[in-house]
Amino acid sequence: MAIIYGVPASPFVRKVMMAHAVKGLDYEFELTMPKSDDAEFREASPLGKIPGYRTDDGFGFSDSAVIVAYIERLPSAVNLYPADNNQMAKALWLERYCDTQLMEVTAALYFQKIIGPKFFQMETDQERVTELVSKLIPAELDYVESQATDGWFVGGQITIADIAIASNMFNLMHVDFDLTNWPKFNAFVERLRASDFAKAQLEAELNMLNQAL
Ligand SMILES: N[C@@H](CCC(=O)N[C@@H](CS)C(=O)NCC(=O)O)C(=O)O
Repeated sequence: MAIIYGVPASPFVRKVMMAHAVKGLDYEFELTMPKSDDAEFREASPLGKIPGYRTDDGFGFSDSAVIVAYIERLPSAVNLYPADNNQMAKALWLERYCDTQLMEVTAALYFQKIIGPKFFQMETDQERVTELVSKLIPAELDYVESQATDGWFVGGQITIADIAIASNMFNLMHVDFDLTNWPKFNAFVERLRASDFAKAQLEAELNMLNQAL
């Protein structure tokens, strides 16, 4: 069976976990911290970043976008990449935007409020939190809101764009970020929270975070 190396509360690991769940693909989870020197993990992820991945037939590699591109080629009833070329480009653009620009600010807040204090005995930097909450995150959410629809983000079906956005949504959910100023995105988040794959992901993350208390 395929192996995902990482921790469930990592935004990039959760993207890969949710992509497997939505596509109905099984995997084993190998709890692995970033920079772990475990030889099997490092063979899959030379930079020590999580997620690392090992396929059914033992081939190792890393990077969440690469892993999702790989599993898209496995048999599944659900395709995360749209068939239409323009929609495909839009879904990939949103994935890239989410993994970089949006992730930078949502993960920073999640780190300040949850991961730093719980895992690294760091104190929350309140000035940084204020900057993120009052300025940096709202600026990105304005863009997300402009792209949101009454359904999925691209082409009327779930795509990698929704999964990448969901990964950021978890960062915000864990810190109780108020989304009422972004009504379309807020409604998307509420719909997503009710889905089986998001519920399963939340449970995995809360288990991990509670164990760290
Ligand atoms: N582009 C990579 C980013 C992975 C990444 O940065 N993961 C973080 C944890 S959320 C990590 O392993 N950081 C450790 C490091 O950068 O050394 C992906 O999409 O998988």
